[in-house]
Formats: sequence, structure tokens, C-alpha cells
Amino acid sequence: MKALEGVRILDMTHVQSGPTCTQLLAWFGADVIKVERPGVGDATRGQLRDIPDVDSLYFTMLNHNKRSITLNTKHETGKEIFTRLLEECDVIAENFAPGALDRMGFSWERIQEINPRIIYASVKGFGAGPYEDLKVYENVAQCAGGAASTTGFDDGPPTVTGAQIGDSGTGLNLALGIVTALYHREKSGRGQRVECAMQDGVLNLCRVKLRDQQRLKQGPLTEYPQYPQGEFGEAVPRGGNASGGGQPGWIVKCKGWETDPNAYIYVITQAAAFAGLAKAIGKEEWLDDPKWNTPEARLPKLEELFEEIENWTKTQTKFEVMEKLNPVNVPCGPILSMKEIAEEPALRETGTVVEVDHPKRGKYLTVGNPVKLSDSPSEVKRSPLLGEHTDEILRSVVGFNEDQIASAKEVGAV
Ligand code: CAO
Repeated sequence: MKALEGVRILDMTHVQSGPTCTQLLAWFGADVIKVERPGVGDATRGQLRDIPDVDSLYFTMLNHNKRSITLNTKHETGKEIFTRLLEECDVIAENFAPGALDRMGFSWERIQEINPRIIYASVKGFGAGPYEDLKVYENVAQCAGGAASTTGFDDGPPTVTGAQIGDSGTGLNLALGIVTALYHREKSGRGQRVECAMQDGVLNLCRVKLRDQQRLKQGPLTEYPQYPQGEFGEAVPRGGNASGGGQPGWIVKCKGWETDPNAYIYVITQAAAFAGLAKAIGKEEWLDDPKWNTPEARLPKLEELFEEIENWTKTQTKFEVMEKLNPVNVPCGPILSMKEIAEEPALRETGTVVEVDHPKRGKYLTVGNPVKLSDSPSEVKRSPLLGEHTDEILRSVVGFNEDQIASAKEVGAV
């Protein structure tokens, strides 16, 4: 049995943050009913299209295992259908611009009147405060949440990361909020409001940087590349490739770096494994040298240390480096390209990278459920076509007969 079997989600989400959440819940077995504007649908169906008139990979990769109903929630009959759906669902999830659902006539108060057990879950760009009314996309959240100011190199501009920490990151928070509220409802019998702000989600992932902001008062941040030569200002600087933890780390070149932009590896020089690392790179003499043989002695010389490591890593491929450093417990990570990840057999075997068949697109790759449950494995099913399940949902969830379905279509409500 699927873990969330029997849970029905009214999915008013679009773009990325909300769909990430509801896709996850669908993988866990919830019945996710995606509501889309008739004739238009989720804007991402048409964004970054690689094949004319076919749902984009952007859409297909964020909306697996869902059913799609088209519904104009601003139309009178559409509102009636929407009200019926609210009565029949356990959760409504949305990530419209602030106030959009209220403008449709469905405030939290009204939704509670319709169904006191429903959980109303939202993603917004910002929480209450000066920016609460803003429309927000991924990179706005990365900038406002502290990620951009702390990412990149000291001599460069603030930098956003390719990982969608604002959108997909906040979607994960929302999913946790929904499951928590469902658990709470078991005891209270009531639904509740779940709100996740993207700025908060990014800041939560930048927790270590707020830690460093406070450490800055006590002096320079010795694990940052600015130490010991560079200047520290009033705010946490960009950390380059320094490790966020207490163990110094850096990205170093490997064989082939001149032509392959991903011939690099991340090496962490944790104290416990330093002897193994020194021996592996041919610097055994460091172990008896007080200039090198303690973490404190090495700290002001991290640049030189990683230069020496790089002199060694440049002579072999990133995978050869891994083969030599892993047995001596030196944590290291090859810089894997998306091509390498797509082709990695182990990721296919675990279902983390999945090939899906789509009636219009054909076969494509997607990322499967990153959360593995032993009793409820996820099966990745293709995303729905726009309105593919409209009739079926009107019939089996809303309770309409064929005449009512025809009439809803005629007046343009679905
Ligand atoms: N029937 C009728 N109307 C519908 C509808 C439906 N089924 N679905 C949506 N609409 C309407 C909305 O009610 C809204 O109308 P109003 O402007 O009259 O309230 C309108 O469509 C547009 O919705 P929107 O403002 O949310 O969409 P947008 O493209 O202008 O903005 C976004 C997109 C993402 C910036 C905004 O939704 C937002 O800030 N969301 C919250 C933060 C978020 O999740 N951002 C992440 C996006 S992923 O990068």
C-alpha cells in the first residue's frame, strides 16, 4: 500500500515550488488533482519547449503521477465545482501570487466553512512584512534569503546556485508541513493553514552563514579563503569553494581539466585523515613537520596546501583520485556533469534517475523520488495532458452526471 493512499490533494500549484511538493505527495500515493485554467494550463507547459506543441520537460518533470482537470475558478459554475472539490479533498495546495485565492472568493475563512478538515498549504515569496505582496521567482528568493551574497568568489559579484533551493527547496518544506498537519488532524479533527515563504526556506538552508555572521564578531573566519591575507568586512563574505563546516575543503583540478570543464574533484582535509592524504600525495614529510602536522598550523596555509594536493590530482582522473583517497578515508567528491549523472547506472537502479514514456514526447529522463520508503516504493508515472482527467474527476469526485458535465463545458467553466 502507498503511504499516502486515501489522501486527496486539490493541487492549485504552478511553475516549480508548489508542483515539487504535490509531485512528492503523489509519489507517496496521494491522489493529486491538478486544477488548471481551461485552454492555458500551468504556464510551464509551454516554457522552454524543446518540441513544438508538446508539454515541456519543465512541466513533465514536475508533475508526474497527477491528474489534470481544467477549471475556470472565476466562472460561476467553476466556483461551484471548486467548492465541491474543496469538500472532497484533504488538502488544498497553492502558490499563486499573494491574495489570488481570496480574489477568487476563497479566503481561508470561507475554505474552513466549506470543509473544516481541509489543510490549506501555500508557498509565497515572503512571509508577513514589507515584501509580503511581491511576486517571487527562484533567484529573487536566493538573493533575499542570503544565498547569493555568500556564494561565489571574493572578487566576483553575488552568485546564484543552479540548485533550485528557493523553489524545490520550499516545495519540500511545504510537503513536510502538509504531512505534519495531516498527522495533527488525526488528533484534532481539524485542518490548519500551512505557509512556507521562499525567503525563509533559503535562509534555513543558509543557516551556517548566519552562524558565521555571528562568529565574525570574534574575529576573522579562519576557514574562509579570505583568511589570512584578505579583508573581512561587516557581513559574511563569499566563501568560494570553502567547506561550510569545520573541515577545510576545496575544488582542485584533475587530469584533463584543460579541456573538460568538469575534470575537478572536491577534497576535504579532515584532521583524522590527514596522514593518509599526505602519504597519498607524496608529502609524507609533512607528518613530522610542525609547520604542517596540526590543523592549526595548516589553517593559514590552506591555499598552499590545496596547491600541493592539486599538483597530485592533476596527474590523474577524478575517478582515479577517488579510488586512492577513499580507502584512506579522505572525503572527496568528483564534479559530476549532468551527462555523467544521466548515464550513471547506479542512479537508474535506485530509481533516482528514471526513464518515463509520454504519449506525445516519447521517452525522457526525470529525477524520481529522492525519498525511499521500504514498504511504499514510488512508481513514477507520466505527467497528465491538459485536462486529461476533467470528465473522470467531474464524474467520480464532484459527482456530476453526463448532462452536468456537458453543460459545464458549454458555459466554459471547464
Ligand atoms: N481559473 C481562473 N483563474 C486562474 C486559475 C484558474 N484555474 N488559475 C490561476 N488563475 C488566475 C489567478 O487567480 C490570478 O488572477 P488574479 O491576478 O486576478 O488574482 C492569475 O491567474 C495569475 O496568477 P499568478 O499571479 O499567481 O501568476 P503570475 O504568472 O502572474 O505569477 C508567480 C507567477 C510565480 C510569480 C506568482 O504566482 C507567485 O509569486 N507565487 C508565489 C511564489 C512562488 O511560488 N514562486 C515560485 C514560482 S517558481 O519559480
